[in-house]
Amino acid sequence: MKLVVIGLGQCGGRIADQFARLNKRARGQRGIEIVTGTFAVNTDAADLSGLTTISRNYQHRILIGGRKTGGHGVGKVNELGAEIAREDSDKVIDAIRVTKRFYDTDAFLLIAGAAGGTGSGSLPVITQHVKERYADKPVYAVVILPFEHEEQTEERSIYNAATCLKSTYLVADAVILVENQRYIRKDESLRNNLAKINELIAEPFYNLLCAGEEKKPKYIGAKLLDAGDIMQTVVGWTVIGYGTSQLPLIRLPGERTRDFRKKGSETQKGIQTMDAAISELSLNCNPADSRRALYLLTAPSREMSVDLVKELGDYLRGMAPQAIIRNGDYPRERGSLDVSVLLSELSDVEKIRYYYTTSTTLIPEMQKRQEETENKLQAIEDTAKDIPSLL
Ligand SMILES: Nc1nc2c(ncn2[C@@H]2O[C@H](COP(=O)(O)OP(=O)(O)OP(=O)(O)O)[C@@H](O)[C@H]2O)c(=O)[nH]1
Ligand SMILES: [Mg+2]
Repeated sequence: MKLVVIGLGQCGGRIADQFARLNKRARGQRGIEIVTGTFAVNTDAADLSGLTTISRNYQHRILIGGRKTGGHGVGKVNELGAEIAREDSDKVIDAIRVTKRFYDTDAFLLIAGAAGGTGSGSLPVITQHVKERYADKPVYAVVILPFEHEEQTEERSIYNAATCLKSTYLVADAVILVENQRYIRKDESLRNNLAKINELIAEPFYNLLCAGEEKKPKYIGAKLLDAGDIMQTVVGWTVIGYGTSQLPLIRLPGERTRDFRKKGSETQKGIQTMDAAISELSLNCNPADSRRALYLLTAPSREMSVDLVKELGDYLRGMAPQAIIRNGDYPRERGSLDVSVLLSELSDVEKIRYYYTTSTTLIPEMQKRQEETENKLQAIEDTAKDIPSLL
């Protein structure tokens, strides 16, 4: 599957930059392309210059709202991010139009952090414009949910997340949810290592995008997972997960099938890896709430059997009994067995309900505080009414 990737705001831009690196890797390691164009859109000129891989020109690093913000961002006010995106959406659409080999693109992937101003505000607006302009291609939004400490110390984070999620869900074909906090659960030092988190966020997409682009027969599985399977699966609220297990590099010929205990241990390994993918989902959710799901097994061809693929399917079916499940096998890696999982069309997501209910109670409080501030300012002005002005 080939994507046009557009990162909005600092968080979105950096993750889009990571997708540009993923594409380089696909080209270098596998001789295929998974991204036809990568763009970063921001109100902040410094953030754009900090990227490393996206082409260094104004058509790929797109500065919006230049006059309004002086190139310094919108300081978490996502209404302003949305307004600027409405005014400058043409810049983004014009840039997409010049993408080489645009005709090869299967879908758009737009990425932003939900808690900031630029990305959070512009994501729904740019999604809507891209959808209107390219009605025949799906537009998927990746929304990065803030760290717990941001939610606790800054109410605006929750409010921004709620408004961004609600509006994006209305216009995107699917919203892929990624929670920053998930990546520091096991390793607190990652909090200060956003580059590493961005790698972990993009990684699960790698095999999923590559599998359908392979041309050589030896890399094409018994069941090829292509762009069509992904587009049929990815709808509404979606999460993504990825698990990997090491395998011995050298194995004696015929070893796999001769020993039935060995075969049992392979299935075991496959199931463990799928378990890892499910427990490492990009957002905590209940798999039983998904109505469409997909899994891809990537392993050396000698490690894959129809049985293993089927066992994994049965296992996922047990967890997501109401989902239509699609699958594929991808004979690629040496020395590892990887499972990628997409759970989609989720009927309930606790975290989203949390953002919606919390910000609904926050709104009257924020309005009250705003009024109080205005009243106080008015009171100061009133006391100054007898003082002559110099203007
Ligand atoms: N995973 C990840 N999250 C990030 C990164 N940078 C920022 N974030 C998260 O995204 C949220 C939004 O921040 P930014 O992307 O910096 O905000 P922005 O869209 O540039 O908006 P303004 O700076 O307010 O104009 C933050 O609260 C963080 O939770 C990053 O590189 N990776
Ligand atoms: Mg910024």
